Amino acid sequence: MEKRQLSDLAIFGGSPLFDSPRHVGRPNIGDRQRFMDRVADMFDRRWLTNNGPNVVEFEDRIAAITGAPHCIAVCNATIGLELLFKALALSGEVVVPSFSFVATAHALQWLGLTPVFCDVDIDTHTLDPTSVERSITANTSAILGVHTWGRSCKVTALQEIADRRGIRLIFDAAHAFGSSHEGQMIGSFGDAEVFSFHATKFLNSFEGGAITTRDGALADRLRSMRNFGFAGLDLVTSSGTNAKMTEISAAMGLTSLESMNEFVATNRKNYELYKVLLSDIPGLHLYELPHGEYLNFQYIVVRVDESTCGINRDDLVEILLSENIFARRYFYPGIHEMMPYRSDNQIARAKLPITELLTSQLFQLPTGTAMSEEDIRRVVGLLAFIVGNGSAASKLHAQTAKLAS
Ligand code: T4K
Repeated sequence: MEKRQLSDLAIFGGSPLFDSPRHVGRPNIGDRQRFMDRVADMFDRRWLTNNGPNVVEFEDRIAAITGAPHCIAVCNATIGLELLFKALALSGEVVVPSFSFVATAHALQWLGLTPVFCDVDIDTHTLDPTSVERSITANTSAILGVHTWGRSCKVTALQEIADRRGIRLIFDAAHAFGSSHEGQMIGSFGDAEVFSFHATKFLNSFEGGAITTRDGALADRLRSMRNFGFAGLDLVTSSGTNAKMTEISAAMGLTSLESMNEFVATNRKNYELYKVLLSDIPGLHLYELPHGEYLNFQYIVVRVDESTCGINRDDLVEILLSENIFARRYFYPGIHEMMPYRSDNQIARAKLPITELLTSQLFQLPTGTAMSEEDIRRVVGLLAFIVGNGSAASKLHAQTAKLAS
């Protein structure tokens, strides 16, 4: 239903704009027949997991795309991060942004490491090297950067700090497959990088991830530790876990790779359309991506300036939800506000002003192959209507919420 007055909004009793949800993170599905053929071959071979031919081919393809000499596919990025911390024998503290998905810190905490949260840069939303420098202590064993929204960290500055302080530099590249830093594909920076191929990523293997590195000895350790520490048929040479990617996941990954250019082109087209349409709405600012880099455009990130819009991010997102637009608040709250990390809350907050700002103002809109141009025009049309009536919508929302409670 198109909106003419505030009472037309679903939250105030009108019908939702969409009759089915429009999600952030709706999976892109490639050529179904190619996937089915791969599954049939897999059944014929009766080889379902443990370094099967699909996994080996998937690893080769990722290594070729990223330019990293070694790729180790894993069951998901969270386990991939844990495996990497173990293989690097990290200890004590690891400097990490609070502005990330909780998995980044959980992977550290799960292994008994202490995440030390530092702030991000206002423009890139990635680690601020000055804050990193301040967070390093005698107990720090590594810096863990996150290439947020598929945009690279300030890799050179971080590498310089890591080298000077004699610590490791690794990257959570969960968002960044297919992106580059100064023209070089993400995947071979630092000691190693970890990608995610979760269903919600623009390129998916249902669940899945991959660790890429230039370090051959590290790659050998990771391969063995991924498979319980086996180094031969009956030979276990280290501790290990089960982090293996299955053949059916790799079949999906391979099929997705065949459509990767198409997915990126669709994301880019959607981003450009959102950019043009949102530029007419005062107070809503689309996250600016850098020029001259490869990017996957998989997140549409918008910042709400309440003083201009007259409505805050949370009320806006609630109104969108009721219209069947499942906008997300990545990342909210900051990890330093979540359990089990929030004990030193006051101290953490004071250290993280940009994180505090971003976690209260950002939201993400649906994109990917499941969104049509018409869908995007309707989403932005609705945003223009809400912001155009921002303070009135906000007041009415507060009254309605009060009545309901
Ligand atoms: N580091 C960073 C920086 C990350 O962002 C992530 C994951 C990781 C590490 C860890 O990677 P993995 O271990 O997952 O490989 C989602 C994803 O689950 C998570 O992978 C992702 N980042 C994070 C940013 O977003 P949720 O809790 O919002 O996911 P979920 O399952 O609720 O899905 C989000 C939306 O997507 C839903 O509202 C509906 C839609 N959806 C989801 C699935 C699974 C579909 O339409 N179809 C589907 O099959 O965390």
